[in-house]
Formats: sequence, structure tokens, C-alpha cells
Amino acid sequence: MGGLSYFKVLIVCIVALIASTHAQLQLGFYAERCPKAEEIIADFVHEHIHNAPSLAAALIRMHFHDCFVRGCDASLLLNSTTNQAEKNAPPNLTLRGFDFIDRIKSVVEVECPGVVSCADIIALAARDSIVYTGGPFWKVPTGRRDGVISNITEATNSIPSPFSNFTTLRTLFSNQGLDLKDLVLLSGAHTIGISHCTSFSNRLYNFTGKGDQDPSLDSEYAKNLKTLKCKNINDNSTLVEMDPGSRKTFDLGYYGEVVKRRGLFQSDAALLTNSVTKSLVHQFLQGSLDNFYAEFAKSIQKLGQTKVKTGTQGEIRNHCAVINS
Ligand code: HEM
Ligand SMILES: *[C@@H]1O[C@H](CO)[C@@H](O)[C@H](O)[C@H]1NC(C)=O
Ligand SMILES: *[C@@H]1O[C@H](CO)[C@@H](O)[C@H](O)[C@H]1NC(C)=O
Ligand SMILES: *[C@@H]1O[C@H](CO)[C@@H](O)[C@H](O)[C@H]1NC(C)=O
Ligand SMILES: *[C@@H]1O[C@H](CO)[C@@H](O)[C@H](O)[C@H]1NC(C)=O
Ligand SMILES: *[C@@H]1O[C@H](CO)[C@@H](O)[C@H](O)[C@H]1NC(C)=O
Ligand SMILES: CC(=O)N[C@H]1CO[C@H](CO)[C@@H](O)[C@@H]1O
Repeated sequence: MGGLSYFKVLIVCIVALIASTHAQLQLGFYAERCPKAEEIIADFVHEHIHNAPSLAAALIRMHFHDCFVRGCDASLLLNSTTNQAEKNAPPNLTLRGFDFIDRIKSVVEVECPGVVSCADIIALAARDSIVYTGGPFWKVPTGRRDGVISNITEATNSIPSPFSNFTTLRTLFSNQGLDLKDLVLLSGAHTIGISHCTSFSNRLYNFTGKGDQDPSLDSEYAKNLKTLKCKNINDNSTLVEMDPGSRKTFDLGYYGEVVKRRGLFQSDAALLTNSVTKSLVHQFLQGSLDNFYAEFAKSIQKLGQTKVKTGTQGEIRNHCAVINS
């Protein structure tokens, strides 16, 4: 028996060692050190999202951009110092919701100072805001720690642009451990929210530099956009719904637009240029909303675990916009 006990102790030690070096996110990570954290965040979102339901779109997009650069570590929230931060990269120019995260952080800090990371707040607030506006639910394991580096070049290089082709999209997603199914599912978030004309006006006015239109964009739709929305190539203020008529509803509308060649961005249209993603788009469009929600949940949970910092890595920031001094 003595020998067996030693053996058991050894096994326990090895398991503990592996667990500590490969710390994982876990559901209810704050249960002991800040039991009310998740409830406070959910309540705050619930209470305020009605004033600005479009914030749900901004927050899920923020979660995506955060996770694509150095993992989901809230590096996106850092202000520039002597170095230019991620926030200032072109894809971030249209992000919204920074104040909202800061406000949640300050409420959580009152309850338990220095315990809950900004990275977890983004992940939870994104999920909660989508749920409270009638979209899918997904689980958010917590325990992310905040990064201390934010680099504009890395954001520019890692985050797909609306002008990306299929090859670029595949590479950038694969760099994050995400596959083609994740690409199609996560792009489905374009069923909510808005875009500036500048993200696609080249397709309407000057696609190849000859004053031409993108032939892969439905010409009737392009005509409407030019007369009613983006009246010239330099319009940088008009906002356009990506899923017209249902930009507040997390439905299958985006896939419907894409197959009608009415996806706003080249990156949306690119999903039809590969046989795998094209058939996935059709598959989700023809499937049920429940099926889309269940599959979307899996992909966004995967996104939310991208290269996370846990254990003693990084820090728990006091203010989301600055690293602790
Ligand atoms: C596949 C690569 C992607 C590209 C190239 C892309 C690009 C863009 C662009 C250009 C905009 C409009 C920005 C503007 O002009 O205001 C936008 C908006 C948005 N994106 Fe994406 N996106 C991608 C994937 C995703 C993913 C993975 C998500 C989330 C899971 C997402 C969620 C959103 C949402 C919700 C909006 C609307 C934001 C708002 O209303 O403020 N996108 N995206
Ligand atoms: C930011 O990232 C780029 C690309 O990886 C790198 O060349 C550059 O040195 C980094 N800048 C800083 C200030 O670390
Ligand atoms: C896709 O875009 C990249 C980057 O702009 C470019 O290098 C590549 O040639 C393009 N690929 C195709 C198939 O058009
Ligand atoms: C279209 O693009 C070409 C080449 O970049 C440029 O010379 C021309 O001025 C552009 N036209 C407009 C209307 O912006
Ligand atoms: C938008 O366009 C106007 C006029 O061309 C310009 O003055 C302004 O700086 C632009 N704003 C942004 C945010 O690029
Ligand atoms: C970060 O930058 C924003 C916008 O420039 C500013 O309002 C905010 O006060 C800054 N936050 C901190 C903590 O410096
Ligand atoms: C939301 C945000 O921080 N936007 C910034 C993006 O970068 C531009 C240009 O550097 C800043 O002016 C914006 O404030």
C-alpha cells in the first residue's frame, strides 16, 4: 500500500505541475475572489444596453479585434504612450464602446479591487450584450490576464481588412487557430451593426482604379448604395447597415445578403470564392437559427480562448487604458 500511496502522490504532483504550467480558463474563475463579478457585469450591461442596443455590435467586434492581436488580453484598450497602440491602427478607427468597458471596470473595481481583468470584462460584456439584445448565448470561461504591450503594427498585420481576399482571410484566421468554418460562422456577426462607406466605397466607385465597380457586387444594390447612401467615394461619415432592415437582429440575414452578392465588404464576397466557405454559407442559410446559434457559440468560444494569458502571465490592470506602473 505504501508504494501505491507514493505513486498516487507522484501522479497528483505531476498533474498539478502540468495544470500550473498550462493554466486554462475556467467557468466561474472569480467564484472565490470576486463572487459577484459576473453578475455585476451582466447587470450593468442589462441596465444600459437598452439605451444603445447598437453597442452590442461594437462590443462583439471589440472582442474579435482584441483576440486577434496578442490573444484576448485587452491590449486593444491601451492608450498610446511613446509607442502607437493597437487602438490607433486603421481597423480600430471605427471601434466603439471603450468608455462602456471603462465604466464596467470601475464598478467591478469598487466590489473587488485588482481582481477582475479587463480582458475578461470585454469577453463577458460582449456575450452579455448579445444575449440581452436577443442573440445567441455562449459560455465564457474566465481567468484571462491583461497584456502589457499594444503595438499598432501588429494590429495592422493581424486583423483582416474589408479589402482582404479569401487567401488572406484564411491565413489570418489560421494564425489564430481558427479554421474555415470559424471564418464563416464568425463573419456571421455581420448580421448586426453598421459600416462606414469608406470600408467598401472602392467597390462602388473605383474598384481597379478605372472608375469602375466591383463586378462581384450586385449591380442593382451598388446603384442603390450610390444614390441613397455613399454619394461619393470620399464620404467618410454615412453609416450603412450590413444586413439591411435587420441590423439589430442576430439572424441568418447576413448569409442571405452574401449569397445575393450583397455582402458589403470584399471580405464578405470572398466567402463565395472558395468552395468550402461557399458551401458553408449555403449550409448555414438553409439550416435553422438554432443550428447557427449553436455553431456560432462554439466558434466564438474558441475565439475567446485565443492565446490567452493566465496564471502569473501579464497583470490585472487597474485602469483598462493604461498598464499598471
Ligand atoms: C472576417 C474578417 C472580418 C473583416 C474583414 C471585418 C471587417 C469589418 C468592417 C470593415 C466593419 C465596419 C467598420 C466600419 O466601417 O465602421 C465591420 C463591422 C463589424 N464587424 Fe467585422 N470583420 C470581420 C470579422 C468579424 C468578426 C469575426 C466579428 C465578430 C465575431 C465581426 C463583427 C463585426 C460587427 C458586429 C460589426 C459592426 C460594428 C458596429 O456596428 O459598430 N466582424 N467589420
Ligand atoms: C511592433 O511590432 C512590429 C512588428 O512585429 C515590430 O517590428 C516593432 O518593433 C514593434 N514595435 C515596438 C515598439 O515594439
Ligand atoms: C490576396 O491578397 C494578397 C494581399 O493583398 C495578395 O498578395 C494575393 O496575391 C491575393 N491573392 C489572390 C488569389 O488574389
Ligand atoms: C481612381 O483610382 C485611380 C488610381 O488609383 C486614381 O488615379 C483616380 O483618381 C481614382 N478616381 C477617383 C474618382 O477617385
Ligand atoms: C472626412 O472627410 C472630410 C472631408 O473630406 C475631412 O475633412 C475629414 O478629416 C475626414 N474625417 C476623417 C475621420 O477621416
Ligand atoms: C485614454 O485615452 C482616451 C482618449 O484619448 C482618454 O479619454 C482617456 O482619458 C485616456 N485614459 C487614460 C487612463 O489615460
Ligand atoms: C477609439 C479610438 O481610440 N480611436 C482612435 C484611433 O486612432 C485615431 C488616429 O490616431 C485617433 O484619433 C482615435 O482617437
